[in-house]
Amino acid sequence: MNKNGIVIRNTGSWYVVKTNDGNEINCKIKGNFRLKGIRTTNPIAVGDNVEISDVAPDGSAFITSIIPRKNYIIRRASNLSKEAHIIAANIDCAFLIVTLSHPTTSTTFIDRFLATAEAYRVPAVIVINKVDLLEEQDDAELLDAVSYLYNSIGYTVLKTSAITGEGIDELRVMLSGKISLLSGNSGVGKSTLINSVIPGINLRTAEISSTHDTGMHTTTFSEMFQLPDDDGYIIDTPGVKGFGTIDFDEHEVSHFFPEIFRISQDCRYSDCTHTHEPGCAVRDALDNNLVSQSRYNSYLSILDDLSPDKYRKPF
Ligand SMILES: Nc1nc2c(ncn2[C@@H]2O[C@H](COP(=O)(O)OP(=O)(O)O)[C@@H](O)[C@H]2O)c(=O)[nH]1
Ligand SMILES: [Mg+2]
Ligand SMILES: [Zn+2]
Repeated sequence: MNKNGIVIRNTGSWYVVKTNDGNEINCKIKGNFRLKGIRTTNPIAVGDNVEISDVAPDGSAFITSIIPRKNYIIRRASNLSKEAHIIAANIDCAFLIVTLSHPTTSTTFIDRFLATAEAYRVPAVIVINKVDLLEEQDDAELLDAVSYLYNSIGYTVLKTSAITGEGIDELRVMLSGKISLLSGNSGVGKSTLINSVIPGINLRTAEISSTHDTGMHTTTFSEMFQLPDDDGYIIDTPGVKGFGTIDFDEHEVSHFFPEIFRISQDCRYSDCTHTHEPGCAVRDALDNNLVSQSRYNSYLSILDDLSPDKYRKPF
C-alpha cells in the first residue's frame, strides 16, 4: 500500500517525507524522476508531494512517484554549472524580507526578486522588517514611500518588527495554511521572524559570517518548517539569494514588471524595449513620474544582464 506525503527536508540522497498520517519517514528514490531537458542535482525537492512504498523494518522507504508540481523554482548549481538545483516546489507564496536600514536592501534586489516571482507565477509579498529602527522623520518618510510604491503596483506590503511585535500576527495569518518561501539578504531577520511565528523552533540568528562567505552555502539544502496547529509550512532557504535565476528573454522582461507591462500596451511598437524607441509610452510615463525611476532602473539592469555584448569572465 502506497502512502502520500510531502517532502520536508532533503540532505544528500535522503528525503524526509511527512506522511498524511503525520509520520516523518526517511526515504530514498526509486525510479527516474529527472526533469526533461534540464540536468538537476536533486530530482525531488522540498515541497514535492510524493507517494512512498511500504516502510522497511529499518524505518525507511522509497519514493515511488511524484505528483505533478504546480510550480518549482530552480537555480544553477553554481555560476558556471549547466546543472540546476531545484530549491522548492509547490510554493503558494514568496515572502521577501527587506530592511530599510541595518542592512539596507537595494531596490534592485527587491525588483529582481519580484520579477523572478512573476516569471515563476508565484505570488510575492514584501515584508519590511525592523520598522522599530525607523523612528526618525526621514526614515518614516522612506518607509511610507517604499510601501506606497509597491502597494501601488499591486503587491502586498507588510511592516514588521520582531522587537516590538508589530505585524507579527498579520504575518502569521498570511502564512497560515500555505507553503511559503521566505527570502531576503542575510541579516534582515528571516530566522528571527520564523522564531516569532513558530515558538520553540530556536533557529540560530545573527550569523554574521554568512554575509562574507557566500561559497559556504552552495551545498545547503532547503528545509520546510510546519506552523504550529496549522498545515502551513515555511521554507527557509539559507544562503540562497532569494530565487533562482531565470533566463529572461529581452522582450519578456517588461512582462514581469506589472506596471511597466500595463503601460507598454500604449507603446508605438509592439516589440518596444522601452529604452530608445520613439513613441515609447513607458518612457513618457517615466518623465511624468507615473513609473518610478528605481523600478525602471531595475528593469534596465536586468536588460543589461541579457545584452549579448556583456562578456562574463569565469571568475
Ligand atoms: N531592531 C531589530 N532587529 C532585528 C529585528 N529582527 C531581527 N533583528 C536582528 O537582526 C539580526 C539578524 O537577524 P537574523 O534573524 O539572524 O537574520 P537572517 O540572516 O535574515 O536570518 C539579529 O541580530 C536580530 O536580532 C527587528 O525587527 N528589529
Ligand atoms: Mg538566518
Ligand atoms: Zn516602450
